[in-house]
Amino acid sequence: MSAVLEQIKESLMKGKANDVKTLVQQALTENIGAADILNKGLLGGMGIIGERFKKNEVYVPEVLIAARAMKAGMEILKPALAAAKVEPRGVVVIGTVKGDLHDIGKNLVGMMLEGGGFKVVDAGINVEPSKFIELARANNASLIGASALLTTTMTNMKEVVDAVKKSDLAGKLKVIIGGAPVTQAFCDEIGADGYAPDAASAADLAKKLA
Ligand code: B1M
Repeated sequence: MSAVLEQIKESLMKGKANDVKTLVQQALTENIGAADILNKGLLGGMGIIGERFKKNEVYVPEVLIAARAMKAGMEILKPALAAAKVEPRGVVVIGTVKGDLHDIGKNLVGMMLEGGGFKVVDAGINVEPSKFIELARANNASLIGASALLTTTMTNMKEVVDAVKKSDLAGKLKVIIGGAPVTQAFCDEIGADGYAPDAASAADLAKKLA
């Protein structure tokens, strides 16, 4: 792999946003393809951070600064990606379910999904099932990612799953769920398409399902 792509990966993992910007610009000047800069440089670094996060080798702050560096690099790379017609892996609508205002974990999931090459539409907090579906339809999404942090609101995830199943998007739109009280057993019980215990696993799951 070219030296500059290796440097992008390393700088992203260290969260050095300004260096990432400069290096992405340098890679473009060296005529390295936008898809390679994205996949081997930026996503390469974010993928490693995700794996380390899953193993508890790095924690939330490191993921946040790596995601910030990823965003900085993307700002420079976006026009080149558009020109090269590099499409995102898919669109995911994420949100915290009705009645629930916790958004730190949901935001982290959004960052890891972006780091995994997805376009993320953030529905915010306290999201009604109909809002998830409306945004999924408007953005041609293939996945909904629902987060809940309360035992009293995780039950609202079933409403999201049921609303998708009753809609015209049934079969095309999948629902993945997560959050501290959520388990695989709960996912099976409500018939969601997948459960992930943490943000990096959510991005892996989305790649499998999208
Ligand atoms: Co709240 N709160 N809170 N709170 N709060 C908890 C969740 C609680 C466990 C604290 C406690 O009692 N020990 C408890 C829930 C108990 C329960 O139901 N079992 C609780 C409570 C009770 C409440 C209130 C009811 C308190 C009150 O008012 N009496 C109230 C509810 C408000 C509401 O939502 N309607 C409330 C309010 C708040 C604050 C507003 C003060 C604040 C939220 C700020 C914000 O989010 N902007 C807050 C906070 C910060 C917490 C704790 C301390 C931290 C949550 C957090 O951000 N963790 C929390 C206690 C704790 O967890 N130690 C607590 C860090 C975050 C990175 O982790 O969100 O778990 P987490 O996300 C992880 C994974 O779960 C997973 O990936 C993330 C990272 O890897 N994940 C997904 C998350 N979403 C996913 C989606 C996926 C896949 C994976 O796929 C789509």
